[in-house]
Amino acid sequence: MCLLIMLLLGMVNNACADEGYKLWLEYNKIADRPAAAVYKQQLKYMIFPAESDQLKAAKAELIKGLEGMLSMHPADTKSITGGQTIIIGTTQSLKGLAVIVPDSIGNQGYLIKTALINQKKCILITAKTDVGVLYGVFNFLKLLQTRQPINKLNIADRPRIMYRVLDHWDNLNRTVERGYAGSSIWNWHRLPGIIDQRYIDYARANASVGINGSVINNVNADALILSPQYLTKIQALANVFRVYGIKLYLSVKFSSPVELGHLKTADPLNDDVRKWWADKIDEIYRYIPDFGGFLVKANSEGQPGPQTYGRTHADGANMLADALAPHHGIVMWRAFVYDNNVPDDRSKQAYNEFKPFDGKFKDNVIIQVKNGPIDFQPREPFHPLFGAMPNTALMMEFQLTQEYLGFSTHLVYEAPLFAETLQSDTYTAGKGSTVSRILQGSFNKKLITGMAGVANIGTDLNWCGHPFAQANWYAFGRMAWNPDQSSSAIAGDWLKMTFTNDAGFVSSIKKVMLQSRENTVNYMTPLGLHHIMGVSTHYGPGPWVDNAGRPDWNATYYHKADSAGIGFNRTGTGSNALSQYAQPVQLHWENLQTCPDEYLLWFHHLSWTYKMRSGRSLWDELVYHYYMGADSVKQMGLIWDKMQGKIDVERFNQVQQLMKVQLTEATTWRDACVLYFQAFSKMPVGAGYPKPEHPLSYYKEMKFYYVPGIGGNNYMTN
Ligand code: BDP
Repeated sequence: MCLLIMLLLGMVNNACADEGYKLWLEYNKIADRPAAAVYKQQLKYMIFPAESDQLKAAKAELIKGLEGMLSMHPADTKSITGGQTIIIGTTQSLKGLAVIVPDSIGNQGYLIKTALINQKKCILITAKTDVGVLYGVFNFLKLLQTRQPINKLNIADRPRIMYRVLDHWDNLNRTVERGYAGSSIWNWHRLPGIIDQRYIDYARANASVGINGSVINNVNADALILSPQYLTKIQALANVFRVYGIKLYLSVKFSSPVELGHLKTADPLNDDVRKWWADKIDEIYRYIPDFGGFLVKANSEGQPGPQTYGRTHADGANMLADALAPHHGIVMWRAFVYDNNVPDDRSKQAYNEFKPFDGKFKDNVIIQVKNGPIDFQPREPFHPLFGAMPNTALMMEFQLTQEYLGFSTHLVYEAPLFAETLQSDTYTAGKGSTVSRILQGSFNKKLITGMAGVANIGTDLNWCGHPFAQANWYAFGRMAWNPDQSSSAIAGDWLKMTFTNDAGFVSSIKKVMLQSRENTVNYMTPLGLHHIMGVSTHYGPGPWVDNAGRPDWNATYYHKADSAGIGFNRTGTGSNALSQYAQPVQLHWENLQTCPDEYLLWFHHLSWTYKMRSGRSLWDELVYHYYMGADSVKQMGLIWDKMQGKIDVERFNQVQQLMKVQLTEATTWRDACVLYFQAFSKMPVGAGYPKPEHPLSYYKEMKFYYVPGIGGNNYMTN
């Protein structure tokens, strides 16, 4: 009926009620007849022997995709019918067909190829391992989802990063720290008995983009997670994940031996402590034989750690690594540390604490470093630790959940942010030492490699709150698989797979997505400003915050605005944080002639009248960016309005409403920040700009209650 009405209304719609639950695995019917007929012709039969759980899952996915897109189910066959058979399996499961795969695809890669087998032309999807086949099948389906020709295929692909992990900041009480899409998807009370379909769909979605690990609980961890009661529940999740090639990891609290084991200390060099961890780890592996390992936030924001007992990060990480090594588990040890008792610039502290330990960590330890040196700000220069520890495995930590990017209300496509960091040249091993290459282990082949994304997933029907926030989960997976992929290509695929192949929609909305992060930088923190959001909740503007729990949680610590100017001097005459970068980078950013506008106030304190490249004064430039940011949200809304009828009504309306809220919030950011900084610059706002609706006092007094993302257990917040 719904479809009929839409057809009558002449809408080019391909779905009725669509709440976005299916993510990019919509598998909508291919309405374009010639394309569908050509595909159908080539996929009449399949040879897909599937005995293992992973191969069965791959086969079920293929059938689901083909049924959805083409209303067809290739017939199982044993013989090859020329041009019409699709052959799928590992070199072993396809024994008898003498399938050969290139070594270059490694253990997790795959081959999708038009091949002559037994003198007959067919489509071959193969790999060395079951999980490789699973990835191959998802990528084959992607070809159809994005309407690629399949008559002449030759795709060999493999992941460039070993550990491609989602970090959930989920608490045991089901709140999600910095989560804006409902509650935790892990229903602890009902586990292990009830396996929610969501767990399976979560694992499918991850596998479809090559994510192969999930840390299921908050880095501000509860020791209870290691109790037998929870391990039984966790085992049930691991059983679901395994089918899709995903390993389960846990965040652990360093003081667990005290809290759970009733020991007097958690000193990593104490024998009883070491034994406690070794026993606990043996126990975990009895529940989950392929358990991935631990993620640890230690001596950071109030969390206990080895330094609590006079030991070092290396002592702590290596103790856990020793206990995990016999089981092939790893330790992801976070470098997000800073101490309010250290008077030094917060941006320097992680480097200062970790660099001296280069080469001192065990082989199965990987240091997890946030993309920038402060904390997931809308824009940060790359973290100086990348490249500074050539003998230590380092993994990237990106944040998908939009803690500092307007929560799940603002459309912010993060791939350009990821790419900006990944393609930054650290120069630590000469020109071309990009963060991406460092992460891929290009400069030290012995090291393990990884990339983590702090998940933006919750119980909302559409998983991520904003329909476009799904793109960040998707893009993270794609970039963890291959950090050099283009943001634009990923956006294009995601739009087609999630919404429609309509060329007008894809090209217009791809532009919107690619511009969206810069818009947000402009209306929140232009020209290198950072950490000026509302205290604790991190919601809305708060450049005036000057009384937080510790100095380096104050906005005033970061922008340093006064009557003379604005910005954090991190050059040699200031905190000298620049000295942590390789010399070419240091010189480039230190010199005002070459420092890009994007990082200007991150590294320099400049007078309000400082003349910018544009010819404007710094004050005028700042105002210009704030107004441009809010205005571009308005433009984005106008473009979206034109998309009516091109996609399903539900998501169209939802995005339209969200964009209106985003515009209101962007305007608040703009007005609050311009008014606040104007109190220092004492300079006028150009005549052409609309006046703020309210005085500064109004913005300063705005109060927000029950803001999402806070209220968990074991909670320390900045
Ligand atoms: C900050 C968050 C805080 C996290 C912390 C972390 O505000 O909730 O616990 O990062 O990464 O961005 O540990």
